[in-house]
Amino acid sequence: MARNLYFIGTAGSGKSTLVHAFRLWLNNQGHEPVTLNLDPGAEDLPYAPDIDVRDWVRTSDVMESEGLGPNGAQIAAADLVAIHAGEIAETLSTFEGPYVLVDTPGQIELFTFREAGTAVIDAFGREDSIIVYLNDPGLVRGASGFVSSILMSATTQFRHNLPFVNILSKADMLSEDELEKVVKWSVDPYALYEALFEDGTTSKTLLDVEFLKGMESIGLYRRVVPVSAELLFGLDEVYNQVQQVFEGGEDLSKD
Ligand SMILES: Nc1nc2c(ncn2[C@@H]2O[C@H](COP(=O)(O)OP(=O)(O)O)[C@@H](O)[C@H]2O)c(=O)[nH]1
Ligand SMILES: [Mg+2]
Repeated sequence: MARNLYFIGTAGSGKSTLVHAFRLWLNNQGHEPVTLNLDPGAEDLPYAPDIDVRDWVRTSDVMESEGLGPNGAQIAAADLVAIHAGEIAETLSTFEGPYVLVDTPGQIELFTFREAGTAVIDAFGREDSIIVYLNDPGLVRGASGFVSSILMSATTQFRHNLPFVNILSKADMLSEDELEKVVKWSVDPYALYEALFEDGTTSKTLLDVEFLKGMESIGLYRRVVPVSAELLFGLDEVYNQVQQVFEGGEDLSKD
């Protein structure tokens, strides 16, 4: 049975580019993954998907036929994807491949908070599925932004209830020092506490700390894997972490 990897992250976090890079990386390892575009609003994709949701639903068509603006059309299109989830799953079942790389819609809420995400994950089967969560470097380079990003990954994981791997996308955009700092925050909560308090203590700092403690205690605080789809580093580590989750039969609650 194929393993489904859902690439999820905020708009512009690098999902589509990473699906492309990871596909090529897997090709080099002798694997033939299936690529699936789930973004009905995608304009140009960096790769040619094997399965494309736009064969069923296209945001620009919905704008025209329903007379909606871009935001309304995105939501209507996402809800249409939910309706077609069964057909997309049927098409997927005609493909063979050890991995299915699922490129989710640009706007994270369309996949995480509307029906489409759950409908698709259920239709594809929850077994052998994993979330690859992309943290955006622009957000995580500051301590408080880092906490927000980890909270978002936790929310995504709670919503879909699948095991997940947390990555730092577009890692080449951070300086070496910044990269080292962010990775350290992800393995050493005390370093993060320190950074949070560096800019003075406000009620928000205290809230950040409480959030962190909660995430630590439920096991959602874990190392982020720096990846660059541009300079092509970190892909092997993403693969290793994904393998570990599948082969270790990861318990969701543990690190
Ligand atoms: N520097 C750098 N830019 C990247 C990387 N991955 C993606 N990008 C750029 O980030 C922007 C958004 O990427 P995209 O894959 O479309 O994001 P998505 O909305 O999450 O699918 C594009 O301009 C990409 O060229 C990366 O690893 N490094
Ligand atoms: Mg995209």
